[in-house]
Parts: sequence; structure tokens; C-alpha cells
Amino acid sequence: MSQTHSGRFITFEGGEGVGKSTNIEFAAHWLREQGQTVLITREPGGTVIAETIRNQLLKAHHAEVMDDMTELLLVFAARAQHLNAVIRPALARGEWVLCDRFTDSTIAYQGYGRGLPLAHIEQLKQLVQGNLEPDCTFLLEAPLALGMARARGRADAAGDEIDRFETEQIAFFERVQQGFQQLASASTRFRRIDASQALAGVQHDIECTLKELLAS
Ligand code: T5A
Repeated sequence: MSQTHSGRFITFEGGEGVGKSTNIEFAAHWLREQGQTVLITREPGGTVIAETIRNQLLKAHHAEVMDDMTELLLVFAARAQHLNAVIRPALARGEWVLCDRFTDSTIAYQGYGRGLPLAHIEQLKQLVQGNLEPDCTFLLEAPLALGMARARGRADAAGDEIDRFETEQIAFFERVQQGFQQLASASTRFRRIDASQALAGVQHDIECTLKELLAS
């Protein structure tokens, strides 16, 4: 691992409703049972300022259309705050930081989904996070229809409104999914998890990787 921190930085990625939030809770519980100190956080968000930015990013109805570049810069503005106020300090304390989405989501959604140049995203990434990369990224993969049905079911049960990204057409989510696939095939930090299986199977696969990480 190339980082100078003593903690572990683990991210959970994937499309809508694939089970990131559910499985991050599982991973945190499992790691705490092994005696580890764990911080769960999310992007966009994770601090008061970054959560304010999240609200603007996810709000389905604005008085004007949000420009794609504005969206990209807001994502990285939230990330700068989150990294410096929460993630880096926790890693320096030696904690396990489990983050629900990170820069891979930016590449998948703003790069592949919106079509913004990947080179611009790379420049912002370098500016905001320098050489900090997750030690491991769980990519939860499920057919789009299944993930969306699960997300909708959970949102309906909670009485949540549809967010700005969820109003996109299926072609957008197909591009996002291709983006995640490209990223995962280009780096060994990814662990691809079949999220279409029953939850017990998903969590078994995650636990196997956590055991490896704990031992390494
Ligand atoms: N975004 C984010 C960008 O565009 N760029 C960026 O850089 C970043 C960081 C917010 C949005 O922001 C965008 C992407 C997103 O559109 P979000 O809040 O993480 O991101 O929103 P979602 O991806 O929509 O997250 P969800 O909360 O909807 O989905 P999860 O967390 O993946 O799924 P989860 O755990 O809530 O599970 C959904 C339901 O399925 C069930 C769960 O119990 C739950 O009810 N479930 C299963 N059921 C059966 N079998 C299984 N294996 C199951 N796994 C989960």
C-alpha cells in the first residue's frame, strides 16, 4: 500500500441500490467484532459542509438546471472538505475508514455518465486527493433493473423522494455501469462482488476479503 497513513481506507462502489449502505454496516460490524476501530462515512457528504453540498447535488428540483461542470466541481468541493476534516485524520489515527462511494463514482457518473472528460476529472482528483487511493474497493454488481427495484423499494418504505440522479434515463445508468466495469478491470484494488445473490452470499464474499485485509 502506497499511503503514509496507518489506517485502512476501504470504499464501497456500484450503481443505485446494489447494497452499499447495507454491506458497509455489515463490514463495520464484522471489523469491530475483530477489535478494530471503524469509521463509516459517505460521499458526497460526511461533514456538515459536505452534507450541505450533497443536498444541492441530490435535490431533484432546482429553479435552474445544474450544469455538469458545476456538478463535478461540487462533488470535488465536498470531497476536499471530507478528506481533510474526516478521512485523513481518521486514517492518521490508525482507524478503518469505510466510505460509501468515493472518486470511482465521480469517474463513473460524471465521466462515463455525463460524458465529462476523464482527463479533467483526473486533474481534480490529483488536486484534491494527491496520492491517496483506497486500499481496497468493493464493487457491488447487479443488473440495473434489480438495483433500481431494490432502491425504489427501500425509498418507498422510508417515504423518501426520488433524487436528481434517479431521474436519469436508463442509458445514463448503463454508461455508469460500464464506467465501473472499466475501472475494476484496470486496477487490482477492486474486489468485484456479485450483489444479485442473496445477502448472506454477498456478506460471505465481503468477509473473505476483510479477512485477507486484516491479515495483510
Ligand atoms: N454521485 C456520488 C455522483 O454522481 N458522483 C460522485 O462522485 C458521488 C460520490 C448519491 C448519488 O450521488 C451520485 C451517485 C448517486 O446517484 P447514494 O446516496 O450512495 O449516492 O445513493 P444510491 O447509490 O442511490 O444508494 P442507495 O442508498 O440507493 O443504494 P445502496 O446503498 O447501494 O443500497 P442499500 O444498501 O440501501 O440497499 C437497497 C435495498 O436493497 C436491499 C436492502 O435491504 C435495501 O432495502 N438489499 C438486498 N435485498 C436482497 N438481496 C441483497 N443481496 C440485497 N442487498 C441490499
